[in-house]
Amino acid sequence: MRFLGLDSSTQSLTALIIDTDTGEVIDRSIQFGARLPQYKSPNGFLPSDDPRVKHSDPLMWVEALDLLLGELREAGVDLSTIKGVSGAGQQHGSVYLAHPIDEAGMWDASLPLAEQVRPLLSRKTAPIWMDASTGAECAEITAAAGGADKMVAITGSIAIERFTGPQIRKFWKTDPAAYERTAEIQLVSSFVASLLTGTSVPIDLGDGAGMNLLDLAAGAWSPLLLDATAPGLGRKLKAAVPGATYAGTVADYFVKRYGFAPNTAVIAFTGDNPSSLVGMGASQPGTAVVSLGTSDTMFAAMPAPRTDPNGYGNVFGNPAGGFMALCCFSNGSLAREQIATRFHLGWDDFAQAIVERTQPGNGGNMLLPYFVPEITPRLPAPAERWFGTPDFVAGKDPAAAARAVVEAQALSMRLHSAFIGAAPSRILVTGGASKNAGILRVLADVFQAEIIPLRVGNSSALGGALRAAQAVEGRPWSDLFARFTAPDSSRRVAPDPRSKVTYEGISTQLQARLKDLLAQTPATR
Ligand code: ADP
Ligand code: XUL
Repeated sequence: MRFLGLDSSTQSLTALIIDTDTGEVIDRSIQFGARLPQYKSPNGFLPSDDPRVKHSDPLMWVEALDLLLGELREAGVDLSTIKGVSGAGQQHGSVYLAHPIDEAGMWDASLPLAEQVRPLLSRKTAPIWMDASTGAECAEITAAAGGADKMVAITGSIAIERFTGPQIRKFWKTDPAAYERTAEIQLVSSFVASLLTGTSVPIDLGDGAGMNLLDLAAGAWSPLLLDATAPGLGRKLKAAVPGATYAGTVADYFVKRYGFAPNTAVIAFTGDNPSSLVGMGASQPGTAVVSLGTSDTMFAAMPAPRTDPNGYGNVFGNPAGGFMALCCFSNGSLAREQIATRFHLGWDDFAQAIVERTQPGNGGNMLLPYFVPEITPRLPAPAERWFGTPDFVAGKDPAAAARAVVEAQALSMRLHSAFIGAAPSRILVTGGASKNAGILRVLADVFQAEIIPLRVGNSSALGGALRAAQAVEGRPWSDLFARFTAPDSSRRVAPDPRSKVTYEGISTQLQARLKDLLAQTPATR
């Protein structure tokens, strides 16, 4: 049987189709910046004068869905053979609707969907995970909830700028009339699922855990936090549901326009990271995953929620049951791109600079690469600091700059993910930058772990297809993982034991420099 997984991520929408009988995989993506330039979002979000504010136009995601399904059909993919659909969205981003979606029979299949969804929105833009502008709201929610420890005990995370609750509170404070007009608030994941079914689909527990609103132990919205966040919020959220929940069938619009079968099942969508956990075959505790997308994340399944004493890490729901821990770094691919662009390096040159032209430790050169506000560690404003040789500091050493950005990222990842558990000896990697041999080399040496790339490029979309297959066909996870998540052994990277001592020393140095940087950074709350 064939299943479709969708991933509505920061910079692109991906469709991935699996055939559970033949093992065949087809995938296709739409890059928002290149393909939908009318939304003026080259990296998936709108320009803003305040670097802390990051919003996207939700209609861009709707239009991308039309474009992608149209391309699949034109490429000869018979969508009537798809038995089930599930998927994922970038986490935390929120969409505000004046009416719940109940248009299944009303959307006109001869017209673009975006035009028909436009009147449903009560807020033109959607704050996304990169937004860091809600420091005041985090402090207010924390105080009303009874303190940071209480927040962690209920939700698995302290109140965090990018999480949906603080974003909702800011909307209520800045535009109370529009908040009042909002009948329903969706995450990106549940919004895309709602488009597909033409009905409002509930938020799943995995992604719902990234809102600062979910009581993890109860698996339900916390009345205390709903009240602490904004008035009447409980009425604007449907009850959260487990990951494998059947959400309905594909709306008439998609049946008529793209040839889906009318009874195609839609399974609740989840966050891109929880979905990746499944798509990497890592939903059992014991395997760490690094995802190198727009953000870099490091995550792992956990038998019971374990929280970060420093308050940077988060706990989300594991779609296969239980929980997962995650650390998110906003200066991921965008920071690497910043260096690549500034020094005129293509990705091949970037990899070569690391593997062939520089050594572990980078000759003492170090960069703190915070080109956008950082989530881990929390930096409310961009900051870049260059330490080392005069050429490096003057921006005249492209090879050292390439290694410096990646070494700092990998060392910070190791430092800040330590709370998740024992140091991993194997790390699975995914995301756009996992193609880069230079980045994999540094990760292997810094973590002193074997780095194993996944064969399929988009583990979030694959996770969606696998979750649909598991829910509809009832196949055991182990069968699905054996067939679809086998790693790409030819690209494994083994650590060089000689670099261990070097990185121990540099790690201490980085820690000290981060401490200085944080001390210079004005507190936001
Ligand atoms: P997201 O899912 O967040 O939209 P992706 O996982 O698709 O992101 O990754 C996109 C990023 O991957 C791009 O921003 C780009 O910087 C990076 N990327 C793509 N190819 C390479 C490469 N060969 N080396 C390093 N980075 C790459
Ligand atoms: C995770 C996070 C990002 C987004 C976008 O907490 O904010 O990883 O999910 O990928």
